[in-house]
Amino acid sequence: MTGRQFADLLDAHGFDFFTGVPCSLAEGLIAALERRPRGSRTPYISAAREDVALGLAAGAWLGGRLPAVIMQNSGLGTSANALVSLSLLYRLPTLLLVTWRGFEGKDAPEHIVMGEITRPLLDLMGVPHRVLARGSEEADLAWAGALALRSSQPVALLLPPRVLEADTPEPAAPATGAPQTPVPTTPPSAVPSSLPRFEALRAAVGALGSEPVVHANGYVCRESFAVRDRPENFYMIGSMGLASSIALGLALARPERRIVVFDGDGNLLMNLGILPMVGGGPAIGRPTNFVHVVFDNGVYGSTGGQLSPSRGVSLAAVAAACGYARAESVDSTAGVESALRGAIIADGPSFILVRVSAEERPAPRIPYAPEEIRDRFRRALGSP
Ligand SMILES: Cc1ncc(C[n+]2csc(CCOP(=O)(O)OP(=O)(O)O)c2C)c(N)n1
Repeated sequence: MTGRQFADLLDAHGFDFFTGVPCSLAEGLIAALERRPRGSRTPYISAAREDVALGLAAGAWLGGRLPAVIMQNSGLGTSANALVSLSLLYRLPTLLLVTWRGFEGKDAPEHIVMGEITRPLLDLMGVPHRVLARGSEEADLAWAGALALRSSQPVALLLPPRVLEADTPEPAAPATGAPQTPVPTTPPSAVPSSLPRFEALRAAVGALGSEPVVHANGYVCRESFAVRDRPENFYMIGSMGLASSIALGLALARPERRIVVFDGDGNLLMNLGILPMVGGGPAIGRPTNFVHVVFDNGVYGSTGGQLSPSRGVSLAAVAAACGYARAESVDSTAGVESALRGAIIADGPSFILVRVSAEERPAPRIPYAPEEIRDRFRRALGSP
């Protein structure tokens, strides 16, 4: 079944509020939901974190909607508290569509453990679940929807790889019926910049000396690795959102070094609270050696280009308001180079928003085991 066909099934079963954080296994489904005309149902709302999506779903149900939340199983970890102390505590019917990375132990390293514990974790929390299987999609959805309503609680459908297939391009919706607010499509029509991130990364890497760089997960890691692998690179392949936290810990531990983070907009939004911690946390003061570079393509590029809530928001202005000493926005290779060179010698914390296009270069997965990444990074830092 294609994502679009499954979106139609969700409609037919009364679901009319969709939110979540994307996973490439749900690419076709999210694309179909993003394109829905506004009307009685709300088009897919891109949430900054999975637990935030559960919050939205709670509000939507209180307001009379029937919500579905899409998340990768990694997001179950993020969502544990919201599931037990909101959705289950208040007994709120919600359909959880949880993609199953690490299925049968075959996937990238960051997905293996969560793949193994996905079902036990749901059992432990008391969330009924079933695998969405090819051929029984409608029956599986009917089961989950009916149980969520009857028992008034969240119910999960697990989506292993290849259960939902890619769609062929969808024709534009006919302009009939009630007036419709235009809904952005994927890939977005208003690309924020024409600078490919790969070129921006090449310029940034060229401006570096021996500064350690902590990388956000997804294609930021992979493209930077393809530009130039360095022992001073820490590739954070899991834990979406935490690259900036790792970099802050390192900056505080090693005040004599400049610490750079290559972040993504989706990653930063998942952990926006890091900005006031860096900019003026009363307990720690401002880390003047912290250089925060955010490659903002306005989408979750690594999972298929779903719109990110960074669109229309000046993350540089947010960083400035949070107390960063320097915050600028650039969208050319020369701009990236001079901003990063400047930030490396200036007193920070510094924030460089690099506005890039949604274009992605084919780039390999990081070939090192996580422990190798850890050990060579510590050696490069001279840590005992
Ligand atoms: C908790 C969690 N939710 C979802 C994902 C799936 N995921 C991997 S990378 C990524 C997008 C990262 O977005 P951004 O930082 O904007 O970088 P881009 O993909 O655009 O390069 C997502 C949603 C994940 N790894 N972890």
